[in-house]
Amino acid sequence: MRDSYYITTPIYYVNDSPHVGHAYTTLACDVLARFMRLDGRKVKFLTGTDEHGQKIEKSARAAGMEPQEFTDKVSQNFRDLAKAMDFSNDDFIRTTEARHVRSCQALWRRLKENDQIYLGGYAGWYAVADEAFYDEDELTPGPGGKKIAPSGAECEWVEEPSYFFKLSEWQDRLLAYYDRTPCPVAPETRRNEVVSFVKSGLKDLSVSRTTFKWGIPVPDDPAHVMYVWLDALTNYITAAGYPDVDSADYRTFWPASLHMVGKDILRFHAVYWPAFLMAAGLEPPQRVFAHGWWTNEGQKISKRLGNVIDPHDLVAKYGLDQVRYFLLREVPFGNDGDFSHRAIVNRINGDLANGFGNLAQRVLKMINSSCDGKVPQPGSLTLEDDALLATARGLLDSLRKDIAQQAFHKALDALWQAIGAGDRYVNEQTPWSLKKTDPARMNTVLYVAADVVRHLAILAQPFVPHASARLLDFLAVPGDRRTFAALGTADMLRPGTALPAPEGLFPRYIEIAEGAAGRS
Ligand code: ME8
Repeated sequence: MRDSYYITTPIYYVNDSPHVGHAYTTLACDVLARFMRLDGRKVKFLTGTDEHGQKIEKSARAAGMEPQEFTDKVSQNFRDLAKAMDFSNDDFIRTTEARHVRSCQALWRRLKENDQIYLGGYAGWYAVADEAFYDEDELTPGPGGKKIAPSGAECEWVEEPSYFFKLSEWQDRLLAYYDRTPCPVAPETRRNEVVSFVKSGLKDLSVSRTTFKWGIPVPDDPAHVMYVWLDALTNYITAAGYPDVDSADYRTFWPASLHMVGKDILRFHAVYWPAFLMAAGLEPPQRVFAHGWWTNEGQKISKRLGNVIDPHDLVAKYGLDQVRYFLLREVPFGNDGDFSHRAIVNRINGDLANGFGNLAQRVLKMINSSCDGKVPQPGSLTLEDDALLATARGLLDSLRKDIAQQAFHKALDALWQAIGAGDRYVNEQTPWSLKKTDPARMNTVLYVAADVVRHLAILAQPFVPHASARLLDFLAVPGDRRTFAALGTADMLRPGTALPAPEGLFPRYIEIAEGAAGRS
């Protein structure tokens, strides 16, 4: 396994304000990036905005602004979201930056030199909302004789001179790529969709447009701007330093470990992008994961329906760690999910307040009141003590496996199984009655429980970073002993260490009245 880990989000279109769907994808990447950093890997985590193309040009015009001015403004909303969600991205790329224009033009030249691009003419259907070309047989009739793409986007007929990429030459090499181990396209069902799409035959792809100007000029033919998806996908190598393929950054981070995307844009990432890269003599990504789609109380999330969920509102209402936990726990990653107020409240109260928070609180409170606020001195360990410690010590390996598969729900389930085991242990050992009958044994029980809580807090950091940090503060764990390397026995809690007075970590969410709500 290589030591570096390069993870990317899609770069989001700046025609719209960020919503929970965008936050979801970036959150998943943030958890992976944090996990890998804590696990000692050298991480690069990239997000950014997709700022060229007809769709953005139209949105700018509708807003009465120049495209550059418009993209400056809306791109900032995505930076603000990253801040509000405490995303730990190392870079934020905008496709209007000079480094990206240089990279795209270099890639284009490379493709041209490799005889992968030729000039022709495009006559066919185009959906501006998707920035995608469609075949007639993919479309369905819509109102007023319109043609509708599978995504629901309206198509228009386009006829213009265009450069083409020789995608048709890449079928066999793409199929061989999908056979690599570990599998470069996940989940398995999505891989199968991609394989059958490629097996059905590939046509050359139009990669330039001439009917508008808002894009990266094609080298040596400025009447053309590059197709926005060629431009957008290239962001992933730009941020790794392309075209400086000998740079330390590029050599460390390319090929990307993982492109995280929604299922809507899998074809671009798993078919076109690896083909562009291989055609330019570059390595394709190690993995593309396409996650599912969120609906809101059963309905498609859309501006038209007025049910867009603003992540800032969610965080203000429920709390940041609560939102982060809910989004990754509620739905098996890869599946579609439905957002509902009831579901998030159940998770907050059941899993966070009554689960993790309660275990931490009861152990820390007892240490505070019965052990003079200091880590107690353990005596010899019983089978029960050893069994619980073994559960906690086994978590890292099991989380590593789940995280390598992007199975966040499984990783969280494993953590919560251990929380349940910790709770049962405390219930069975009854340290509150040992206080009178056998204080030495009470000390051992509280010591074991507290060290298990330490394990849980360290491992939960990628998911609920704020609550975990507070919990590690309550356990007086030094800042440099909070990585996964500190999970071994050498870093167990030091008896005698004074602990600060603990406070609640996850307040219960109380419904005040129908329609009104608050946190206790
Ligand atoms: O497609 N549920 O940008 P985009 C889950 N610029 N995820 C959702 C979602 C929902 N309801 N809605 C959006 C683009 N997403 C291109 C990408 S990459 C080189 C170029 C997430 O702003 C999901 O990750 O339309 C989806 O793939 C992405 O936002 C689409 O963002």
